[in-house]
Amino acid sequence: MVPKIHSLGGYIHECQKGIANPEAFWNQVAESFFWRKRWDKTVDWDFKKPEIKWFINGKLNITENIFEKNLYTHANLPAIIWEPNDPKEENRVLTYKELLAEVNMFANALKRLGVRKGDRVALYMPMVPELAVGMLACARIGAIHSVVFAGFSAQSLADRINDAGATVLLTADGGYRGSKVTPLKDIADDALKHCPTIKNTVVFKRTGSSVNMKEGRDIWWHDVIHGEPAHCEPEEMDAEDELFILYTSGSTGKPKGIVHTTGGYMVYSAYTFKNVFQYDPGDVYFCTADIGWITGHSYIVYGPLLNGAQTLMFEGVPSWPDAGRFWDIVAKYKVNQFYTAPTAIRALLAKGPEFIEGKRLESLKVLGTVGEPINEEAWHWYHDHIGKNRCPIVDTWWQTETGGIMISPIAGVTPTKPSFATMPMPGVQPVVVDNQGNELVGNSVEGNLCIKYPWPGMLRTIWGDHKRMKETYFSRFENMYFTGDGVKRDEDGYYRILGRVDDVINVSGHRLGTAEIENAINEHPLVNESAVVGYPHAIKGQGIYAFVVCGELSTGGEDGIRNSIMKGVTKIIGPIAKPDIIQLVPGLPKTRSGKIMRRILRKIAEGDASNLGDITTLLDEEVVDQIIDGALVDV
Ligand code: 6R9
Repeated sequence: MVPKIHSLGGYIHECQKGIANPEAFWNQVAESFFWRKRWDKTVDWDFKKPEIKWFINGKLNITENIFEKNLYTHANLPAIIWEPNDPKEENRVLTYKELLAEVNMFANALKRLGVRKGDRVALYMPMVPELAVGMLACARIGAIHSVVFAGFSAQSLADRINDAGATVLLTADGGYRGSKVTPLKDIADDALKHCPTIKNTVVFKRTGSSVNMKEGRDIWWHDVIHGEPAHCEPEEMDAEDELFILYTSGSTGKPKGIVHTTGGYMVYSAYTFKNVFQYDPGDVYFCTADIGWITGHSYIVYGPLLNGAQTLMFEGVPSWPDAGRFWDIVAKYKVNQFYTAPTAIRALLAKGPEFIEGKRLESLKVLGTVGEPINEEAWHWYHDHIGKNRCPIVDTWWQTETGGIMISPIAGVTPTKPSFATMPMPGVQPVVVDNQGNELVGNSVEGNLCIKYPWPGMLRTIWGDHKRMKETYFSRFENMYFTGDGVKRDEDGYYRILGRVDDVINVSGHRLGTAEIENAINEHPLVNESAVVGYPHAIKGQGIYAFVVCGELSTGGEDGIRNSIMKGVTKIIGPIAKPDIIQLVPGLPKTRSGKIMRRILRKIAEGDASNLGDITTLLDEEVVDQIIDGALVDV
C-alpha cells in the first residue's frame, strides 16, 4: 500500500527524509507497487543535458498495478462510476473486474489492428468510460496514448496526430455537453484528411448521430471488441518506456508533446493522490476535470485507480440542466472528495446561493482546486458554502509537465491559508529564484518558481524535440527546472502562486500560448499582425485581449472583421481560444529592434494606462496613445 501521511509531524518527517535522502524516500514509496523486476538504481539525472531517469531497469506494467495487484481485495468494488450528461439517463458503474475485462478486450482489439509496443494511439473522445478503457488498453500493450481534448478543432487534432505519428485514432460519433452535441466523428474526418499515418479509427457509439464510416479505415467500437477474449497478458515495460504524450501550450510555437514514462509517473500520481486527498478505502472521489487535460489523466484515471479508489467520471457541464448539477452529483453518490477548478467555483458563485440550498453535501470531507490561482473570494465561498466550514481545501499547484501535484496542503494535515498552495509534497524541492538566477533563500521572498531536484513524475522530453525540452525548462536558470510561474514564499514559508511569468495565459484553467492565438488570428486574410495578452476576468481568471492591425476593412466593417476573426480562431484552435475582446488598432507598440512591447499592451488591457513604465525604447509613442484612446476597457 502506498504510504500515507496522517499528521503534521509525519508530513514534516517525510519532507526531511525527501531532502536528506531522496533516493531512500522514493524507494520506499516505489516498493509498495508490483514490479516484475526491481530497479537497479533509483535515479540518474543531469539537468544540463537534460536527462532524467527513475527506477532504472525496473520492469512493470502500470495496469497490472491497477488490476492484478488489487484483484483479491478490489475485484467487485466500483472502479469507475460514470454520471451521464443527462441526469435522466442511467448511470454506469464498472467494478475493477469489469473494467479489467473491458480493457483487455479492447487491448486485444488494438493488437488485432496491428498496434504494437511503442506505437502511438490518439484519442479524441467524450467523457465516457471507454475513454479510460482506451487509455488503459494502450498501457496494457505498451502503446503510447495521446489524448486530445474533445473541444479542440479538426486542425488542432490533426497537428497533434501528425506530431505524434499516431497510427490509430479512437473517437466517438458525438459527445454530449449540456444541451450541445459535438459531432466528434465529423471533426475527426476533417482532421484525418491531413493525417497520413492513421490506418484505423475506432468509433464509440454515444449519441447515435449518423456518421460517415470509411470502408477499410473506420470500425465501430462494439464491432472491434466483438469476440475478443477478456484476458490479455500485460506487456512488460521498462520503467522509462513512454506511457503517454499530452500536448500543452508554451510561450512560443506549436503545442508541445509532453512525454511521461511508466514507472515514475505511476509512483508519483498514486502517491500524491492518496496523500493530498487523504483517500480512505470506500470513499467516493469526484474530479470534475476533463480527461483531455493532465488533471484528468493523473487524478481521474491513474492516481485513483492505482489506489483502488472509486473515481467518479462526469460527462456533462456544471451549469446544465442548472447550476446545481455538481451538488446533485455530490448528493447522489455521497461524494467524499471533490476536486474542481477556480473558474467553475467563480461561475457557480455568480449564479447565486439558491443552487446550493437544500443540497445534501454532508458526505464531503475534502475540497480541492487546481488549474489557476484561486482568489480569496472564491476560496471563502467554496470553504463556507460547499465545505460548510468543515472541509479542508487543498489548493494544488502543478503542471502537465510535473505529472502530479507538487505544492499543496495534505488534506486535514497542513493548516491552510486562502489562496496559498502552502507547502511542497515530500520529495519535492522548490526554490524561488530572481531574474538573474540567484536562489532567494529564507522567507518573505518573491520570484520565479523553479525545482532543483528531480521527482519521479516529471516530464522526460518533448516528443520529437528534445532540444526544445532543454530550451524551455532548463536554460533560463542553470541546473533547475523552470516552471514558468511566479511565486511568493511568505513569512511562514508558505507558497502562493502568482501566475505565469511567460507568454502563457490561463483562461478558465486552460493553458494557452499567446503566440498560438496570434498565429491563428494572423491567418485571417485582412490581418497584418496581432498581439494577444491576458487581462483579469471575473469568471475565467484571465480573458483573451487581442490587439489587431488590419490592412483594410471588409464590407462588414469592424464588427464583421471581429466576427470573422473569432470564427477563424475557433476553427483553427477551438472555442477555448476565442478572444473575449478584439481591438482594431493602427499599429502595435514596438521597440526599435521590432519587438512588440507586450508589457504595455498588458497594462492597457488591465485598464491601467497610468503607469506604462519605461517607454523610451519605443519606436513610435503615438501609437500607444491611439491604442489607449480606442481601448475596449476603461483605462
Ligand atoms: C494541473 C494543470 C499549469 C499552469 C501552472 C500555473 C497554473 C495550476 C495552480 C495554478 C495557481 C494553482 N496552475 N494549478 N496556479 N494555483 N493551484 O493545471 O496543468 O494545464 O499544464 O497548467 O496552471 O500557471 O503553470 P496545466
